[in-house]
Amino acid sequence: MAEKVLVPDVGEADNIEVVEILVAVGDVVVKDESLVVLESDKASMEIPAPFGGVITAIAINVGDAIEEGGLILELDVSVAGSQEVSDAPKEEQSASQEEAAKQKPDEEIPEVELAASAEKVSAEKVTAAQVAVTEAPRARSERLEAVSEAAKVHAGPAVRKLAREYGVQLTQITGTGKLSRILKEDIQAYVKKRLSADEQGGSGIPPIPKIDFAKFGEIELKPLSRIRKISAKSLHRSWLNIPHVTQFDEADITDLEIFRRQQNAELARDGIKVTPLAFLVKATLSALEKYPQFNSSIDPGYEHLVLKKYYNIGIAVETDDGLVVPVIKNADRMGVIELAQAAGNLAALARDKKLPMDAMQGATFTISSLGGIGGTAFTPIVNAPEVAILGVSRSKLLPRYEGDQLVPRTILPLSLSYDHRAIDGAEAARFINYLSLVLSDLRRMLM
Ligand code: CAO
Repeated sequence: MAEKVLVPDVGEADNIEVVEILVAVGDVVVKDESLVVLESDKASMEIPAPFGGVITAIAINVGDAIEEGGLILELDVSVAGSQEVSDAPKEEQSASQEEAAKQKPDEEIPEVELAASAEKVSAEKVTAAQVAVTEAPRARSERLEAVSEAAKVHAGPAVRKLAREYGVQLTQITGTGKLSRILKEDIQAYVKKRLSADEQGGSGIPPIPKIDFAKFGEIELKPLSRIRKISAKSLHRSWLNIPHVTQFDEADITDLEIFRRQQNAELARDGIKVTPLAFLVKATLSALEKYPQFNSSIDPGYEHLVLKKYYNIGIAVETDDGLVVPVIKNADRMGVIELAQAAGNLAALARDKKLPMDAMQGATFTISSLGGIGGTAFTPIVNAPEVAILGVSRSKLLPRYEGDQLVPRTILPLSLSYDHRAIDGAEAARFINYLSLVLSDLRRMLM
């Protein structure tokens, strides 16, 4: 026998909207169990089941506007036991429902066994189990699971509204109210806990334990500089947010080095010195023009890549206070000598702590060169919101085959880290391969 459940008298509320449907067709509900949550201009309210039964049809969808007297759903109240359940105390009903639902959903439970266990819980009151024995085991277990989930969450309309506003899943919260009812305070405590977890370790990552190192030997506390604290935060942020991949390659810079030394010999008269870095910037600019996705940022909403039509190259500079990254603005408009001078000036200003704030903003791609120090390769961290960074290690004279002959060549190791969300591995391989070709033969930049 089907009974209609209608929107009851909701006072003077206007613009009533369906914000949550708490049941599904086929669910067994007991009298007073919440069916839907409606929200008006003034309040939100849960509509309880006027009687127990099995839901046979739902007439509304989330987001629907609805009026007093409108049809919400239909209930079959002829199912054996449903009326009896409605008379049982609410606590007893949830307990028996939960107990019935504790059967593992995917277990093939023999019909007789299920009936027997249902009987054990409360022979005349366990509607869920009684309905279930007439169904196929799979459908039965799904239904029991759904009944169990619904029975677990007890919360009033105001609490549900608050949870929706914070985007909190009620099933994630343990209620501290009577019968584990979720209270407003439970939601506030949950949100606070999540926020502080993010601040401490980020994304729920467990923090490194604090240890009293003095227990093991003499120690000295060296305060961290402001720069180190700032760069630590941004490195950590990049490391946590960006799925990093590093692609390694090498460039034969034998000819470039011969040319650079010749040039330096001439430029020395004017007090100018060009290191490999200026050529690296120039070659990188050529690769960025050819592969524009490396000169981009990801839109935070993950809708598009922001391709930048300007080329500002950040240069990682080591200073006594830590790492800073001044930016050569509009580097594409400069020649190699101008780039060398710009990098030199910015590095000097950084080391003298005289960099203006805007000199460290607006980079579209960064180069980190450890070539003056050593090493064969490293994995630089992308300077977000950029999507790639080039690491440069120290060049070496190494034997390389030219035909059948081993010949000494100057080989420069390159390490390109990139944000895999923005750049595919194949693109990174092409970018660094092209960069390597350009560095091996600068004439390619003219092509
Ligand atoms: N291979 C071989 N020699 C190299 C080289 C390379 N890849 N790069 C530079 N050199 C040489 C230079 O030619 C110079 O040689 P001479 O003294 O004989 O002229 C010497 O090494 C020192 O160069 P430099 O380091 O002073 O100058 P640069 O233009 O190469 O670098 C700068 C400038 C600012 C990048 C550098 O001083 C610096 O601070 N590097 C550290 C960056 C850093 O800490 N990165 C790590 C960040 S974590 O990702």
